[in-house]
Amino acid sequence: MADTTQYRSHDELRELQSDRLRDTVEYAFENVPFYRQTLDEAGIAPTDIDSIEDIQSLPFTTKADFRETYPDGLFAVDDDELRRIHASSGTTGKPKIVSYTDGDLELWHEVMARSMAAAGLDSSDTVQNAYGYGLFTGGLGFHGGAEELGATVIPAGSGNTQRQVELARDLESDALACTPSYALYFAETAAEMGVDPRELPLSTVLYGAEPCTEPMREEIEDRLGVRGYENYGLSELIGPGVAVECEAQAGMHIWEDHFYPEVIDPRTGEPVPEGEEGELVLTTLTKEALPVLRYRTGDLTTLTREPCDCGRSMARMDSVTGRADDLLIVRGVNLYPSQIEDVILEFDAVAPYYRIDLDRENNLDTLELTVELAEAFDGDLDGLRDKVLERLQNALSFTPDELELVEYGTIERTEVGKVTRVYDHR
Ligand code: DLL
Repeated sequence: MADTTQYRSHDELRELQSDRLRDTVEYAFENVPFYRQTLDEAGIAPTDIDSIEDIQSLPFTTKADFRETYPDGLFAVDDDELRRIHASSGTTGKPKIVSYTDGDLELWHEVMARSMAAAGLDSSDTVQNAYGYGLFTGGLGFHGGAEELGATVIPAGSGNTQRQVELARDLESDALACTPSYALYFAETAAEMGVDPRELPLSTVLYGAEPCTEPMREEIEDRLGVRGYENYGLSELIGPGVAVECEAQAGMHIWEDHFYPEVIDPRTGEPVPEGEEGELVLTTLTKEALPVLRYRTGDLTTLTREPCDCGRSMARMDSVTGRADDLLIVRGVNLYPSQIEDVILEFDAVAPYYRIDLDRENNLDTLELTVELAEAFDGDLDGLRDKVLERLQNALSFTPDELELVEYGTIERTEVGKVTRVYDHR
């Protein structure tokens, strides 16, 4: 059945969003004491909200608000209506507990099915789902979406990679759903098993849950002989299914009939002009168990409403450059790990594995960059080091205190969960 929502005109979409925002604000005000209080404090009554433009008058919701209302202070329904709980494990502090009604699960499956269809999948495809099942939203999110699409799903979960390679080969999986770091790990494991990853039946990788630069996508596509489509989402909003790339691979369409996006300057909270980078702020427009108003995701990106080749009218977001709290400030230079990744992966002599170690010596921050050499490398190591350093200096005005080029296979691989690339020892 054709889904026309994604192709609505700008005006039609605005109207739908305005209706849904009015309902959501009223619903949150009536059912969540936290929102009643923050709206009261901001001097806003639900009846003040007329159109989607009025969203800017609403107060933000933050990660701290989830923490302070742990576990269920932001829930809008009684236990009776809850059907599912997930949690996102923060690196520090309490996890954020998120919940779903029947209606929320239906919505989730719908936006995930839509996401997979946008990446070119249909009911004839077999999706091998290598996101972790459990409290993490990746596994069950992709699972529900694949079933809704009518595809065949292999609930492989994370880890067990040799087995996964065999499954992909023997069951002829068309698509692999996993983190970008796992896609590379999968390709490496296949090669070690004597299976050419490019000869596997896979044609699509649905990657997400952690940052991935364009050169990293190219590595994945090249090593596995696939096309890679990026997925973005977060537990607080629903899980995966907030935004996805279409076949044009030109930014991720945000399903903004359900999740309204804004981009703000993280320092001032003011909206930035379209096309400028800032912090993504999202508002749920149809959620029941956990409506969220103007959630500060911490993720940095840019938005565009320029028409896309695919014809979908929904706004697109760029890959996330980093989180506002990932910013590295090294001797006065501000940079994100993704910028370093972008530069080092320009070199064919380098493999897509690196780590950044931060330390402090004599009250000064130091940064050590460790980069793996490509498997086939047998060239001039000092010459390569000089070239990488020069390129980092030119592109980012930055030179690491130490640049270590290590043999292929030295840096620890991530088989389960999200990859860690920055180690802060300060
Ligand atoms: O990671 C949901 C998800 C699962 C998305 C599978 C895509 C695929 P959380 O564990 O709550 O949910 O983590 C959310 O992960 O705020 C971002 O910082 C990061 N993140 C998610 N997708 C991307 C992406 C899932 N495509 C947090 N690029 C978000 C960069 C991403 N970061």
